Amino acid sequence: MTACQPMRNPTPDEIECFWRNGYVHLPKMVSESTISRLGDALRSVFAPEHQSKPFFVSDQSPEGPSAGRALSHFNTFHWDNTVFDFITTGPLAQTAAQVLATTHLRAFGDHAFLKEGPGAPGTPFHRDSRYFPVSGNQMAVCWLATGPVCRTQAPMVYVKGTHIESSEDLVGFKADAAGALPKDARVIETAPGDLIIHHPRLIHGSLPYAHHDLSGEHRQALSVRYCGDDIRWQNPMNSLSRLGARWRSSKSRTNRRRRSRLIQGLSRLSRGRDANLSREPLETVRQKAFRDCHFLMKNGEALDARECGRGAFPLVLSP
Ligand SMILES: O=C(O)CCC(=O)C(=O)O
Repeated sequence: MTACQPMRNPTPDEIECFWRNGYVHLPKMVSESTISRLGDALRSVFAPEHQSKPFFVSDQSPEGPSAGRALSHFNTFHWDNTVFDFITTGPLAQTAAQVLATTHLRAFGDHAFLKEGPGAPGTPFHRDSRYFPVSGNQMAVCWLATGPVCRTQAPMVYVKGTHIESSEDLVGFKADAAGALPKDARVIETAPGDLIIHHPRLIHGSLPYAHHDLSGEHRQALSVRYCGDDIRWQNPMNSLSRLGARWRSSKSRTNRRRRSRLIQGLSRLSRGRDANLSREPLETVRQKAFRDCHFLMKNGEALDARECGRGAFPLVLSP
């Protein structure tokens, strides 16, 4: 995918709306040809041969396997070059940087979603920030679908203002296509080319896919995460990061070597749990850099403080 610009700039009102409500719907941002190439890329990402990759998830409808599935793939830009190009040279970065008012912008990751309806479950309400090992405010989650998304095609739902609240009451809520939604929840229907940007602390999810047409259309979308100037590494302590902290502070060379071998072994082990290593033996440079961040980066560091951070979170825009 070659470098391309968005179709327009976000207006000051739209930017203000992002910070006030925690999300903004930006109609007509991405060209038809770019959307069509992204559609092809996502069809390839969800092809059966890629379903053994790490972080692939398939959720069945409660009514059984024939009643639709919700599939998702986390960080496909680690291994799919078309998605990588879309994120790093495509039209979203400029819009995200304008909304965040940041001078530097780094790609943080992506999450691809496929609702194979009818009957495919919606995405339960959650805050993305709970899963991101970073802190700060200048982060944008850009969501776009490759086809039209009306009320019955698993549209996104955002709960206005929850990016500045701490209550977790709505986290885990599963919206049902016909049922009532919580107060302040807004369903956003989109046309191809529309973009929605939300703040990582905003509570959001999607409705189930309940569309009964015979065209075989599914709802396919990509969520792209960008980080601005004030974002810092902030990983809750786990056994790997504790070991990494000891490795960094160790003075003895033997201890450092021993711990380094242990860390490599542990991370191979943890990777083996997510991925079928016999079918998926190779790790890409970006996957390795992302894994290294989890034991080399110190909390409070900027994302470019170490080589692994620069590899895992590529710089997309700078002055
Ligand atoms: O597409 C969906 O159903 C969920 C998307 C989402 O949760 C996100 O973009 O963070």
